[in-house]
Amino acid sequence: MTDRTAVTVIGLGAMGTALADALLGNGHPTTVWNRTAAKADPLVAKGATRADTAADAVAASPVVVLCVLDDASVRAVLAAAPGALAGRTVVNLTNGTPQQARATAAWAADQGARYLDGGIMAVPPMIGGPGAFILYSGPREVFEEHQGLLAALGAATYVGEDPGLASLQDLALLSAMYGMFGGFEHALSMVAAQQVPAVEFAPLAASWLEAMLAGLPGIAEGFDAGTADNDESNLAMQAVALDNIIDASADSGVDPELMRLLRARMLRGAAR
Ligand code: FVH
Repeated sequence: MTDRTAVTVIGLGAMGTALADALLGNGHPTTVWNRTAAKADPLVAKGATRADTAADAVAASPVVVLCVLDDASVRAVLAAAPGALAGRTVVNLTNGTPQQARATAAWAADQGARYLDGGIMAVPPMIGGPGAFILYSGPREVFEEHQGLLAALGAATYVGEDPGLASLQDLALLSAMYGMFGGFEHALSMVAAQQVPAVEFAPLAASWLEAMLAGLPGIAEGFDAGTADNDESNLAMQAVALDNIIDASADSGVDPELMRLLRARMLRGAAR
């Protein structure tokens, strides 16, 4: 049976707009609210219902999806809807910490609401498409009840009852991404400083990083076993390569700050 549960989306920035769009596209009667009201106009033109206040938005649907800037914004929105939350399911897709997720889950329970926390692993154009996945944590039965609706946004991936688990793994995945992007930007600065165009270098970086991804399961196994070093590419050898990266960067006037940090981590690992 197709799920056509009515849903409210609160927060219509780049991501909230994409979420509401996907829900509308999947036939869910969708109510929208945003602090800056004009951001709702394009969705209303596509068939969404505009709520005049956050309280009206919460009251409009059994499922309320929140996607605002941060935890303080979540609290500000929910505090403006006193009494409206009882009996509803709140799905909070706002980026936050595990502690914030646990505190909001406890607060929602006090209001008589059911709560799922989520971590969106996609950028807005990916929402509703094959590459998007969203991590969820909270009561399994709540997740299973709304899995059909949540699937409209991206692959719905349940990671456990503890409401903090989705944001924990979201933040860990973002850490891996920021490390990669930071390294890539450093690499671009290095080649650009020696007149190699970034667009020429980027395909090489993509091939190299793709090949290195195959090593992630092995690194994780070593991590669990407490044996991070390996004979194929030992850490002391890699620390010397990092010395060269630092020297070459400095020679080109590129700040080697990030590489110094990585070298220090590498040396600590080798010493262990
Ligand atoms: N966009 C992305 O690539 C990432 C992908 C992964 C998930 N993140 C998280 O999604 C949350 C929202 O991100 P966003 O991209 O929609 O962000 P903005 O376009 O900057 O929109 C921010 C919305 O938050 C509203 N807002 C801010 N402060 C308050 C407040 N005190 N009370 C009520 N609403 C507030 C803001 O409203 P307005 O400025 O338009 O009035 C926007 O609707 C975020 O957690 C990402 O980490 C996105």
